[in-house]
Amino acid sequence: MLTGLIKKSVCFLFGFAIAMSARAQSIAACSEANLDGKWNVIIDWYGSGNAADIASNKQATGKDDFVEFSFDNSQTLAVPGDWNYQRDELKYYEGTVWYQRDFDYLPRRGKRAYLHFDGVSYRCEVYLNGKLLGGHEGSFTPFQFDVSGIIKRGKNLLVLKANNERREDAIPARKFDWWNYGGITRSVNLLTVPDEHIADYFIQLKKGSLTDLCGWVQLSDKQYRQVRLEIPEAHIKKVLTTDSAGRAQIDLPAKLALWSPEQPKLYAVKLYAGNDTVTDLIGFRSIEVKGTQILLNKKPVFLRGISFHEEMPQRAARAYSEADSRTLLTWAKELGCNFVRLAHYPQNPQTVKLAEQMGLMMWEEIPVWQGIQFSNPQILSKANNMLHEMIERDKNRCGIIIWSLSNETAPGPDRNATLTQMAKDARAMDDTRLISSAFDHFKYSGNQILIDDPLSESLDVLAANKYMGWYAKWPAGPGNVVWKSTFNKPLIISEFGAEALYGNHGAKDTASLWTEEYQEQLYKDNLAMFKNIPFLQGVCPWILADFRSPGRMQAQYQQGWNRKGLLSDKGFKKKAWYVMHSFYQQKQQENKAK
Ligand code: GCB
Repeated sequence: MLTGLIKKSVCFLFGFAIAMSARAQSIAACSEANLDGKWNVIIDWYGSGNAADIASNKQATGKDDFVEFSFDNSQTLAVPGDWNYQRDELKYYEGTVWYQRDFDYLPRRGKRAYLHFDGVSYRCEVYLNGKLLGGHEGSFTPFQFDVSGIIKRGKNLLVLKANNERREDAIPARKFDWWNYGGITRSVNLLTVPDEHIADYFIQLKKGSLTDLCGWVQLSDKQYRQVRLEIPEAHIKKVLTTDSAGRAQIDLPAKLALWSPEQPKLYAVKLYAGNDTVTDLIGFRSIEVKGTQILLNKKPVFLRGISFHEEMPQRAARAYSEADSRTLLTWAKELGCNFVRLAHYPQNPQTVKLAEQMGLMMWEEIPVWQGIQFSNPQILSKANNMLHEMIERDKNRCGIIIWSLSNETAPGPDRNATLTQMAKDARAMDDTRLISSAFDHFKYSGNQILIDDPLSESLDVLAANKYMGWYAKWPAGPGNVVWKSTFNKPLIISEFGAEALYGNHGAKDTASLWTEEYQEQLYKDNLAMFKNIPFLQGVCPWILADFRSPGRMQAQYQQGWNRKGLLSDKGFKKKAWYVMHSFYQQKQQENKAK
């Protein structure tokens, strides 16, 4: 009966961090109704819409009455989907759109109902039958509302106010290098569960073990009860007992085929408690760091990675369907990857599930991207909320091996304190995975590049975004650059690359010409440098495909696109693709030989 793990979130109202409801139990629930499809919309160009009227879809009541908005006969937008792609006039729109739809509901005794949103960009308020349910801030993580007391028999009126204005105190902040897609970009579902239900669960291999399961099952009601855990294919059947907080701990031996990129084995895991049943597909693997090595299932692994945005370049739109996820992930596999960096935010849940099924390890991060107001006390709670929502959503996805806290944030007391605290919080929620953060501040000395970011102490894996030959000049010939680290930890080059316009050929030594040859040479040079980094355990070029970014203003070559893709905006392979592809083939052979 399961559709996945759902978590009720701390919700924010427009910019100020008011928890509309305490962090509640998550629910593993059935979708009663999928609310995707055409929604009516009002585009609120000047932000002048009156919430009370719009949320109740107010109608004129007498001959001398009128209302100056209407969802009846209004325009429509498809959900899921960004508004920028669907209407020419909304291509660059940053403001408010009111969404509306009706749905029918038949109440049943002993059932609770939740409205669940996979992602709304960037902030929203949600109203059911004219009543404010709450708000949420952050485009890329799910949230939901318990609507059991508000939902009616028969027709229900659902209104959502979405706003995607960029602000200094948002995450990401006012400037970022991707398109500011707005709207209900991911699915919406009405979920139902028994009154007393399985609220949440976490089942993975214990840190460092190949044979011991760890985790817990949380019930909605806080009393001593029994929960049955079954993994039929592994002959596991275990009755667990919850404590006075409604939680049962899992700690048991198991003989399991381990998940790996070569054999991405997933097991049907079943939980039964009272009238509730949950089934999930879960894989089991161990991921650890030993000195400067990364160990997958106790064996050293080199991460052959690629980054991508949640965007379909050919459509110039947010990726939103399973077919979109499959296209992006199939490209990654074709390149020879065993690892993807989901840049720069938690991507669609179906991307994560599919990547796991396809044997791709994942780096998942929250959009703490440059320019964040770390001195603002609300930032820690907003970022932490996103971190919690990400980990809550994906903690059972074994394909995820790294939680990343941030990308390119400048060291300083506020930033260090915030991210150090977040690293602690992430570990407290999930100690089975590795923690990282992508750096771009390094010290140079002669031909040396030194990693000394103080945050490194709190991380398991160091990650460097280093654009040698593009934003950074070579301090020496590529083969003579020496990387030093003051930490005995593995390093991933989490970004490197250069821009090139597909089909634009010419000099390989002039960056300003945007040639494929320049990009190709830069890749060769960077690979030459990588050979001399003894603690390097993975690379992740920036980026799989060209992506839209209004800040890219070079009229001839960029035209609003970041051209660092190994693939063009139409999905055609640039020359650098082949350099990376053969590097990954060679790495794969080396890994096999070990
Ligand atoms: C970076 C950022 C990434 C940008 C990229 C670029 O360092 O992490 O978001 O898109 O550089 O192309 O400049």
